[in-house]
Amino acid sequence: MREKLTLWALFSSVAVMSVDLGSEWMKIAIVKPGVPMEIVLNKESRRKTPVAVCLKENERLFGDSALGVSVKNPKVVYRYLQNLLGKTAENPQVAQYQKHFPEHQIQSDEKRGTVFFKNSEEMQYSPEELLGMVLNYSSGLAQDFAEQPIKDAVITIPAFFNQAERRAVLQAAQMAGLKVLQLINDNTAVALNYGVFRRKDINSTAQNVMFYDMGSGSTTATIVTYQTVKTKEAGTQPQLQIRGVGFDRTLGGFEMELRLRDYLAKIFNEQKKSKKDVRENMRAMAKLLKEAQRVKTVLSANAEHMAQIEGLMDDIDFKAKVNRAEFEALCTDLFDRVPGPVEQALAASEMSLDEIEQVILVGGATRVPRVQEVLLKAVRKEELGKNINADEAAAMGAVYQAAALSKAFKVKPFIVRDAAVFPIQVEFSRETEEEDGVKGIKHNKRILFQRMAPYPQRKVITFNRYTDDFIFHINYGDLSFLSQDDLKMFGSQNLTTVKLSGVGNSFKKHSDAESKGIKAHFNMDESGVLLLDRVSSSELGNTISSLFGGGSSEPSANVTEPVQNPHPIFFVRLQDLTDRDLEKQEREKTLNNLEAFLFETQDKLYQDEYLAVVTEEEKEEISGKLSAASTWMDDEGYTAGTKELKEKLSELKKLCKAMFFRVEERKKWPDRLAALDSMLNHSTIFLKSAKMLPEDNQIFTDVELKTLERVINETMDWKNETVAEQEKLSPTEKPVLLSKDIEAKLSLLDREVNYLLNKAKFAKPKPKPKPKDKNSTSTESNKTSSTDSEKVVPPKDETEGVEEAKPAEEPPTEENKKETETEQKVEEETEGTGNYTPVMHLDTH
Ligand SMILES: *[C@@H]1O[C@H](CO)[C@@H](O)[C@H](O)[C@H]1NC(C)=O
Ligand SMILES: *[C@@H]1O[C@H](CO)[C@@H](O)[C@H](O)[C@H]1NC(C)=O
Ligand SMILES: *[C@@H]1O[C@H](CO)[C@@H](O)[C@H](O)[C@H]1NC(C)=O
Ligand SMILES: *[C@@H]1O[C@H](CO)[C@@H](O)[C@H](O)[C@H]1NC(C)=O
Ligand SMILES: *[C@@H]1O[C@H](CO)[C@@H](O)[C@H](O)[C@H]1NC(C)=O
Ligand SMILES: *[C@@H]1O[C@H](CO)[C@@H](O)[C@H](O)[C@H]1NC(C)=O
Ligand SMILES: *[C@@H]1O[C@H](CO)[C@@H](O)[C@H](O)[C@H]1NC(C)=O
Ligand SMILES: *[C@@H]1O[C@H](CO)[C@@H](O)[C@H](O)[C@H]1NC(C)=O
Ligand SMILES: CC(=O)N[C@H]1CO[C@H](CO)[C@@H](O)[C@@H]1O
Repeated sequence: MREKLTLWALFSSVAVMSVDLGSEWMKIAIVKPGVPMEIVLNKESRRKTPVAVCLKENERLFGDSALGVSVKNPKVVYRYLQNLLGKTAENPQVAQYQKHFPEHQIQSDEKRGTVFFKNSEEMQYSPEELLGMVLNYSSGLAQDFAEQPIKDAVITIPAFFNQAERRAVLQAAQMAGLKVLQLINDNTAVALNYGVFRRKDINSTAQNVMFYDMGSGSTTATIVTYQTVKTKEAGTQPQLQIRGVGFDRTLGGFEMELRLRDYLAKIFNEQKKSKKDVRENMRAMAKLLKEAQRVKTVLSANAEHMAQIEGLMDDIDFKAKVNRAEFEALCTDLFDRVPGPVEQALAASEMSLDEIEQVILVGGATRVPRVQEVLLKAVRKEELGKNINADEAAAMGAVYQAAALSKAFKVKPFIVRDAAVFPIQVEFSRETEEEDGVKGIKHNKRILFQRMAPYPQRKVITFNRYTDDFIFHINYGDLSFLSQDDLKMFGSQNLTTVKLSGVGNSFKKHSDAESKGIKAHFNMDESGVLLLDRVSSSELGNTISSLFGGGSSEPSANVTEPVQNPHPIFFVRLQDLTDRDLEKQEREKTLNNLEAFLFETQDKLYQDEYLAVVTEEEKEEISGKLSAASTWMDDEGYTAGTKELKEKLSELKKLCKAMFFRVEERKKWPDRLAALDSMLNHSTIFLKSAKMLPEDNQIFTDVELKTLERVINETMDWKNETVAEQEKLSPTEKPVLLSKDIEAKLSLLDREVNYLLNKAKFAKPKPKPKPKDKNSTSTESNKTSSTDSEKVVPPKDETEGVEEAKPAEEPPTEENKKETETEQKVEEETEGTGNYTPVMHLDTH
């Protein structure tokens, strides 16, 4: 049953999305059958959307609309949430946020170990909730753009996000109802996008590239190695491996804008047009920040610019000329920090600058000329690479990954080996006995994941010689590569403590079992989230427990635990399963089951949903037999053997079976019928779009399309007829509308659609028209659109007819690079140039 619904869910979310979640902006991309990977335009037709949410008493605004309010009423607009995710109140980033945004009241949530915004007694929101709202908004934008439901997403996060921060994003996504296929580090997404476009240039010789990404809130330098590798499954494939990461959590364009805002405020005060200090007026400061952002952008291309704001405060206008030299003087200490991430990345990768072939700029703040100058000097190259779309590469890389992870698309493999930025270790203590009989305590450490350890990866740690209950701690390892300030922003270095109980009892009974020890199975998943899958003891052949539960895609309640409390203690109990115990347990279980059945069924006979489906006679009969069984239990049930108890139970179950069935079926109808409706809806939409494929790209035959249409029609008829027939029946009669039939219809429809999706996936490319002979196109298409209906089997050679992401137009080459450079100098960032949209359709070729 569950499987069927999963199947349905799988189909219903054919389109997938990515969100490049920055601190100031988010960019969203989608891919859906028949349409290239593309950036989603928001309601204002812009390619990026401010990460902002405005919460008024009974109104919620997002994106540009929320930003609009921030100037008039900054108190109700929440922005730059990234720095607050998974943070305790003591974290210096919280104090810094409070300083930048004095209009917000931030308080500590002791229970969750996080902070929340307090607007009023009624309006209190955690940064995770606010981000959840933003993510929900992003999926709304994606769905509007795709014109179909989308649930599956790959979300980017900064590479330096630790476990608590990663879990916070998963929690936000869960609140937004998104299914996270993966959290991908934003630098990795950029590197993937870069690699996918240069597949041809990647060979067995390793090439090292550094990406320098300065965004609004932070800066990251990443060293990536590209080369082809041999794989068992897919032959020789290109691979990218993250080799070194360096970062500065607070260096970015936003800090520069704040400096400029404060500078403009100072100038205004010095103009003495008002007696009040503008810095105490939050609305005026919000206006100044907005103007500072504009001026900063303009100064990247021009030597000077006039800052001006009408009615800044008390109807007084503000005007002041600012030049680039002044701006640079304000930010000298920030520019000094530009080389830091480069040095860290080199140290982490144990590489020298000579080994780096290219340094490529990413992120809006790298447009500031002084940043480029300082960086160029630090990396000692002739020039900096500007050949990727600094704004959209991460969103496009992430959506490529989303397509690769989704079952509905086939993309050419590109192996991604990401790396853990922070080491993780397990610590435990044990009593030792010295030679002279003196007892001591020995502290042990086992490295679980080293710094830059590739992930996803599973690890098992074996605890030997434990014969009694014990605890172990999961902590971060050596973080001495972080500065004191970084360490404070990092937060707790303790992930969790695991307490194993019941070990002692179990080993007493299996004293020979000690030798192989107790194994803890860890997994760092695709999202870089550490999970303790289970703890097992091999001799006993059983699993003690599953702790953190859930994978990254469906975070369970437990996943969020470590965010909420840095020191949760999990209690785990070893089960004890000897043969004798088994028999005893079995009898107790049967007795319990029988007791429970009697009690529950007697109770059910008073419930409306049961009363509704039984006749008076049936009720009398069941109720009579239940009382008789109760009396038997009281008299002799407690001495009866397992077999006898089982027979009694099965007799009673048989008696009530029909009644239970009627109730169960009625309970299942709403869900199943809704799923069927939705499936019919989606199949109809799919059929419609499949029919609309251009003739020369039509991969489906008439027969196939007709078949799907027929199945849709028949399903709809069946549903109508069966529902109508059921309505005529009395609830006490055996139903004709059966959930298993509905499920069968669901899966039939699902199979039909999946068959077509699969065909599209493996469709052979149609012969390409010769580019110069334009007239040949229509001839070719007429030749190839056959109407045969042979079943398509996946070709043996998977590379044949495989979907490929390729640029609609090649990214800038040496010749046209100049043009790109000038493009980056325009005052307002160009929107919708669109020349970077790669093509990945089901109807390519
Ligand atoms: C998510 O967005 C939709 C509109 O796209 C809205 O109807 C829904 O209430 C939102 N859910 C939450 C939890 O905010
Ligand atoms: C690999 O490609 C690089 C440039 O893309 C080229 O210089 C080098 O010779 C190639 N190596 C091999 C082994 O083909
Ligand atoms: C917390 O982590 C630090 C650093 O790894 C370690 O020294 C300390 O012992 C840990 N505390 C516990 C309770 O494990
Ligand atoms: C079917 O689609 C229509 C329009 O897209 C929508 O209004 C309706 O709610 C959908 N029904 C179901 C059951 O999903
Ligand atoms: C499906 O139903 C529609 C409308 O009822 C009808 O026009 C169409 O011919 C039917 N298709 C098939 C294949 O039965
Ligand atoms: C099924 O019933 C619905 C409403 O009850 C109606 O709109 C629809 O046309 C019917 N479809 C068929 C195929 O009878
Ligand atoms: C292509 O077709 C157009 C109009 O149908 C015709 O004018 C042109 O000469 C043709 N070109 C070639 C290369 O056949
Ligand atoms: C291609 O087929 C269509 C319809 O099948 C026809 O109208 C058109 O003339 C054909 N074109 C050529 C170039 O044969
Ligand atoms: C240790 C812990 O919190 N375990 C919980 C994990 O989640 C499941 C289901 O949500 C709970 O039943 C466990 O108690």
